[in-house]
Amino acid sequence: MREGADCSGKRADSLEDSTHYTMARTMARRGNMKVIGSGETLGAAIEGVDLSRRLDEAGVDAIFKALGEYGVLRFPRQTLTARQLADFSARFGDLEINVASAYQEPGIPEVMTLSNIVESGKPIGFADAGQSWHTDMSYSKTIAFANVLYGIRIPFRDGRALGATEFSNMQAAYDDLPADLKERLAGMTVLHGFNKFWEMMRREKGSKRPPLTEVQRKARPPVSHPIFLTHPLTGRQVLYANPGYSMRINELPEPESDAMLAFLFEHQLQQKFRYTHRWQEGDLMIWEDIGTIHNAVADYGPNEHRLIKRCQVMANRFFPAN
Ligand SMILES: O=C(O)CCC(=O)C(=O)O
Ligand SMILES: [Fe+2]
Repeated sequence: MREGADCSGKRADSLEDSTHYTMARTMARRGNMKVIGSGETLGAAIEGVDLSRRLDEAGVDAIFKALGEYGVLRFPRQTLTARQLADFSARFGDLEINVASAYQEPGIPEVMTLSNIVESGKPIGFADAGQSWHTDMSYSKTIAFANVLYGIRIPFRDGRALGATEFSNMQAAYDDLPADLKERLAGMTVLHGFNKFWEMMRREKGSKRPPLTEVQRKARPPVSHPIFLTHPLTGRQVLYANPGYSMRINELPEPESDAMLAFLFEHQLQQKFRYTHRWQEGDLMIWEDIGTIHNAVADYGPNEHRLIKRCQVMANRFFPAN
């Protein structure tokens, strides 16, 4: 392994890897932290840091830097309270408090529970969150910067972890677009809507979530963002569209917009941009939401229990609400 990352998300030039947007396998020391790149298009593990303790500024900087380089970070073998999870997450930006949502940690509403566990007939968490490709909060004026998820119980079957989180690299997806398309779409905007994902889950995935009420829908009207964003950590261009929430390219007539979005959704999910995180109990995951999209894999049953605590870091320090 080499010191330092190279060509994050760029096409590897070696013959054997010419169709994949992979990085070299890397290992770098940043203070006490050892950053071990996955050798795939996204992903690194960070060893040597106890996240239950307050990080110094250099530690926070090192994590921002690694997020820019690898997009998706795993800190194995952590033991955190909900308070410690919120305190760590808050080092990266303002935390979202999801006013409408249930399953918040008592006294710490920034921490939400994702789980299929039912206790005394009551679900303890949001059971089917994120089970289709999306990026968080693209439907919001203030978009998301990062997600912080702490894996407490992970389902296993025959020794294999279930309930993976999959990612796709939107810096690489932008780079790989044909030049004329980049030019044509530059300056256009995409309309994103919360209800699109919600209704798809009810219609296509058998979700038991009730339809949003009129009041809930009015509280989250669709919003527009540029189709390409400049990534705040890397300065590179990003394809900022996702199958979960993106509804319309505002500057195109509807049939053309539908066809273009269908093309972009297929383009952005190509295997060469993909990375899968297979959970271990005690993993703290942080991923940045601007240059990646993600999908929670629903391959476990109701008696195969998954329990995750989660914080959402907003991107208002980089992109004020537009
Ligand atoms: O549970 C997961 O693996 C991810 C869920 C998700 O989409 C999220 O937390 O934003
Ligand atoms: Fe999500």
